[in-house]
Amino acid sequence: MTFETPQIKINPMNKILVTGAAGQLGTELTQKLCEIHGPEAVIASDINQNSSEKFSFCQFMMLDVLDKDSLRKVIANENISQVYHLAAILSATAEQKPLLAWKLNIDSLLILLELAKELKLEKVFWPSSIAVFGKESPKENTPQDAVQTAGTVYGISKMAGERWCEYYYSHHKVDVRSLRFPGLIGYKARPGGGTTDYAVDIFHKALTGQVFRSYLEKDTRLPMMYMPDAIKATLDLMQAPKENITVRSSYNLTAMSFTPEEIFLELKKHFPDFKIDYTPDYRQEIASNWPKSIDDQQARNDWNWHQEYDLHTMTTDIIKNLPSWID
Ligand code: AKB
Repeated sequence: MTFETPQIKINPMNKILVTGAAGQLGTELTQKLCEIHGPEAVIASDINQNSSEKFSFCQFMMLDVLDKDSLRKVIANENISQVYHLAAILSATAEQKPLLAWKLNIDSLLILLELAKELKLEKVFWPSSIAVFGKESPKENTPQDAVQTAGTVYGISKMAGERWCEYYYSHHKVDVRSLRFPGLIGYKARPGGGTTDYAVDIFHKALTGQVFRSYLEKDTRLPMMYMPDAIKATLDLMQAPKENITVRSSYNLTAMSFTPEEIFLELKKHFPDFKIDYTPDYRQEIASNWPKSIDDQQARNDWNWHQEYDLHTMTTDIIKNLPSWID
């Protein structure tokens, strides 16, 4: 399946910086940004030097997003006009390392928003998450403005981050744009530390003939999205005219919702011997307090968001492509 990628190129004098580029979203987003704007216009950065191997197609630099002076130098010296700030610790890992997660997720955002104000960045993208919602939030078709009672460190950091984004937009005119991502499923990079990551691992187990041990109960329904749709949503939002962006905290976004049992049964159509067992752990409680489905009408109205993939088409596409990525 294909989607139309917006083609407005960045000014040739400027560059785009991606932080946390070696992560699940960053790996694919950086590739797409290079296709659109040209490899010379994109700098991939990550804290891990080993990640440089992934980015032979564009400039890579090691960058600690908590080091404000280094970040300022890169933005100024490289004429960066747009930053996709993806460096973060996800929900499951954040519960193990709460203070580090808070520091990385919030301090780095504040550093970047301050630099965006000081150096007059044209645009900033920052991902939020369905994790902003909690026990007291409605579970079905969770509305854009539903009460947010995040019960995880990650969710609290995303809630606070959303408030900061709105604050820097309204007080300092920083053009920061954000999406509340559901679980993201891709095959080009393994995710790390998320609660929804089971939906990536299950493909690896099915394709390598192993039993899948699910850490969530069979009927735990969560909102999800295939990576090409997440990339499309990010680029569509960033290319949308400023006046169309009516939400400056973060947009609700979704593509599908399913349970571990439903994705297992979808995979079983392709791998009849595939087996699953259920051994829920601490991630069950995180997932139980998240929405089951999301109302993303605002994104659809404001910048014409629509997804391409559902569970069936995503599964077929991953099964076709994943074997060539398994090492
Ligand atoms: C996680 O599971 O932590 C992330 C998310 C839903 O933001 N994938």
